[in-house]
Amino acid sequence: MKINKSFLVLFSVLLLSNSLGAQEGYKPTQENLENRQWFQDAKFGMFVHWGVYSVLGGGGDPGIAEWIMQNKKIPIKQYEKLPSFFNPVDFDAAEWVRMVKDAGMKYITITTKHHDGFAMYDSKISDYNIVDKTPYGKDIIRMLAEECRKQDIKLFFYYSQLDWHHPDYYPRGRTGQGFTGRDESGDWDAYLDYMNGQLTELLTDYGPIGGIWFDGMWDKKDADWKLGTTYQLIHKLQPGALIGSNHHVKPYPGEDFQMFEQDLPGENTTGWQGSHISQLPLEMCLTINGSWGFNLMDQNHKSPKELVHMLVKSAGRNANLLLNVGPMPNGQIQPEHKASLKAMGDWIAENGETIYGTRRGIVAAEDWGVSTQKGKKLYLHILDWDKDVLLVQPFKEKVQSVVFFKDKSKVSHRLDKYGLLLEIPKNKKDGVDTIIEITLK
Ligand code: H79
Repeated sequence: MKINKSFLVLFSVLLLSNSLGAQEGYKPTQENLENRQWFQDAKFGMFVHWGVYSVLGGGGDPGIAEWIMQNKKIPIKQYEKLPSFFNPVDFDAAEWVRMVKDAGMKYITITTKHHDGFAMYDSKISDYNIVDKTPYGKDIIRMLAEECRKQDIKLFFYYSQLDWHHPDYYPRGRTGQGFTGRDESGDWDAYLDYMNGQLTELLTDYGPIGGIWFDGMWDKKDADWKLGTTYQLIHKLQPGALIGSNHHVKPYPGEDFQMFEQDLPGENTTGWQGSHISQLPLEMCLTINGSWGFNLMDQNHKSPKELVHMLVKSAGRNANLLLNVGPMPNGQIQPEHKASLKAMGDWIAENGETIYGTRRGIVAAEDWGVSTQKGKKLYLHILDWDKDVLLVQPFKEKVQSVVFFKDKSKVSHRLDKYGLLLEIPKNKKDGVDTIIEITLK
C-alpha cells in the first residue's frame, strides 16, 4: 500500500515536471476556437526572420544566418555593435503586406525577438531594441501591425524564449554559453518576469494579434519555464490569440496549435522532431531557400513548383504552410523570393478553392499526392505520377461526378471493390498539380 502511494506521488510529480507547469485545465474561449478555425481555413502564411543579424548576411557562409552570434561565438560586447548598422531605409510595410496578399497568404508571423535577444519593436523594459539602438529608430512591428490591419492580414509574433543576451537567462542552456561574456550568475525568475513583460508589451501595444509563436524552449528543456504563468497571461490579455511553441515535443496544456519545423507533420527528416501529431491546428514552417534570416550566399532557392507542392502536401496533412523569407538589411525582400511568392499567388488564384477552407481529405497522403476536402467536394492533388491510370485505394465512398478541376471535363473512371481507377490522359496532366474534383454522394 505504502509503495503504491509513494509510486502515485512520484508519478504525479513526474507528470507535473513533464508538463513544466503548463496551463493545466485550460479551456479555450469561443473566440479562440473560432480563431483556430480561421487559422485552419487560412492555410498559408509568411514567416519573417529579420533582425540585426541580417546585416551580416551569414558572413559569407551559406549555412549561417540568425544563428551567427552562436555559430561564430560573437561576444555580446561585439554583437552590440550590429544595431548601429541596421538601417532599413527601403522598408515599406504596405509593400510587404501587398506582396503577402498577392501570394495568397493570409497571415504574417514575424520575429519580434530572436535568440540574440534584440527586440525588433519599441520595448520599454529593455533599450536593446530597434528604436533605441539603430539609426533607423522606428518600430517596424508597429508599422507592420498597422498595415496588416488596413489590408486585413493577421499578424503573429515570433518570440524566442531562449536569450543569448539577457544576463538573467541563467543557468545557461545548450547554447549562448561562455563566449557571450556574461557573468556566470543570474536570476532565472527575473528573466521569466522580463520575458512576460515583453510579451505584455506585445499583447497590449499592437492591437489584436493572431498569436504568439514561441521558439527556443528546447535550449533548456528541463528548466522550470512556468509556462502556466506565461500562457495564462497571454490568454488573459488576448483570449483569442493562439499560442504555439516550437519545442519539438507534444503540445502542452494551454497551447492552441502545433508546429513542425522544416518537416511535414509526422516526418522527421531533421531528426529533432517529435512524431506526435495532436488534434490541434497544425502548421509547418519552411525556408524559401536554406536559411531563415538573410543569407547573401544561399542560392538554394526552392522552385515555385516545389513550393506549391509543399503547400498542397501540408494541406493534405491538415497543416498550414508558413513559408519563410529573410528580408535584407535594407528592408527589401530578395527579388528571387518575390518572384517565387508571385508565382505561388498565380497558382493559388487559379486553384485556391481546392486549398482554402479545406481539411485533409478522406484519401490518405500517398507518394503520388494528397487529397483535400470541403464537405462533399473531394480534391485529389496528383503531384507526382507519370502513368495514364491511377488506382486510388481504398476508396469506399459513392461518387456523383469526377472531373478535372481545371476545365471540369469528365474523368473516365471505374469504382469497384479494388478502389477508384482514374484515367489521366497525357494532355490532361498538369506540370505542377493535376487536380481531380470528386463530388461525393
Ligand atoms: O527561428 C528559426 C531557427 O533559428 C530556429 N527555429 C527556426 C524557426 C532554430 N533554432 N534551432 N534550430 C532552429 C535548429 C534546432 C536544433 C536543435 Fe539543438 C537540435 C535544437 C535541439 C536539438 C542543436 C542542439 C541545436 C541546439 C541544440
